[in-house]
Amino acid sequence: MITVYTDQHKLRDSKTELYGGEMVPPFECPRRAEIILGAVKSAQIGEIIAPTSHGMEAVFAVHDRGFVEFLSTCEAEWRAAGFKGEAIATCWPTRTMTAPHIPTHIDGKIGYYALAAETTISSGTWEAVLASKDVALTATDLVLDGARSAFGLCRPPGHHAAIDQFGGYCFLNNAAIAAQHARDMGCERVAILDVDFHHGNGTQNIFYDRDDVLFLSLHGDPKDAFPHFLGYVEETGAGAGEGFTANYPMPPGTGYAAWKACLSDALASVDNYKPDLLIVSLGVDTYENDPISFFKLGHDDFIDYGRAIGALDLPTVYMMEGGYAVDEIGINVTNVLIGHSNGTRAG
Ligand code: 7XA
Ligand code: ZN
Repeated sequence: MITVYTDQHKLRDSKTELYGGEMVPPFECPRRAEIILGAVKSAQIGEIIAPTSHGMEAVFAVHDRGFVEFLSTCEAEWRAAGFKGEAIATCWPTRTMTAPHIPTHIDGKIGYYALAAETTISSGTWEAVLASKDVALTATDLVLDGARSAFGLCRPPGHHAAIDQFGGYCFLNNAAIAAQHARDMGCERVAILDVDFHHGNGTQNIFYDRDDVLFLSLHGDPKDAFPHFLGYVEETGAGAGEGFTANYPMPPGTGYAAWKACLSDALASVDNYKPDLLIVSLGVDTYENDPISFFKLGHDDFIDYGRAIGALDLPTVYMMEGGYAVDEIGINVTNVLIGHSNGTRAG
């Protein structure tokens, strides 16, 4: 399986995350991708190639233009306002403040476009974000051009990024951009399977009323886990999209047997949908020692579920999302990719 990777991810190197009332070094850090890259090399997963530069067409097809413009200028506007730290939202259009205006001042504008406060925007973030979506699009092109599978080592991740909101360490939605690109390149149906510990609220938001992209997410119950306000079982799509979103929230302490039962159900739906392309939002924060999550998957479980996904025998692109047990992120990711190859008929 070919991996798409670029050093450009290192430009996303913020120094602060708001966590438990403190400013801490971010869990989502450059070392994550370095460890994954090292594991891909030592496990000999396959060739590693650089992304090619894609335009903004697929980005604008799923994201709001004002939002994209905001992301590209936020850091400069923050500095121009005289702020010394990294750009961070502290004020939102909440239930009781719904005036239909996007503030001009960056302090208000960032609140309008943020869905949470943990994620700062630092110098270099936008450049890394653009490179990450190019990684996703290049990996997708490989499969559209005939490869059976590819791995986009995206960083920063994307699945929390909604039509016009960033947060949860995500800015542009790599999986959604790739799915839209695949549709525009002639795929009739695309399925997105999100196995990250956190609900893929952004991906759900983008495709909620569509029947040409099936979205399934396995995640920590939002009553107990970020993003808290989406990802409940009754969310099944709207309008033409009714029945094309499926959520599998699971409680604290969920182990592999229960998780795999949900996966099997989701895979049956994917199989039934007969997509031309499967995109897997691959987060390994389901791992038992992940510092910010509460599932109990072990190393071998990642091989097992990779095999189950591979057994669908669909053209498949894996997009890197979360996972914060950094020393073990490499083995968990490569175990999924190895399992996938073992599961396919070709092996
Ligand atoms: O998949 N998403 C993540 O891994 C990031 C979740 C951010 C949680 C922040 C909670 N304080
Ligand atoms: Zn996650």
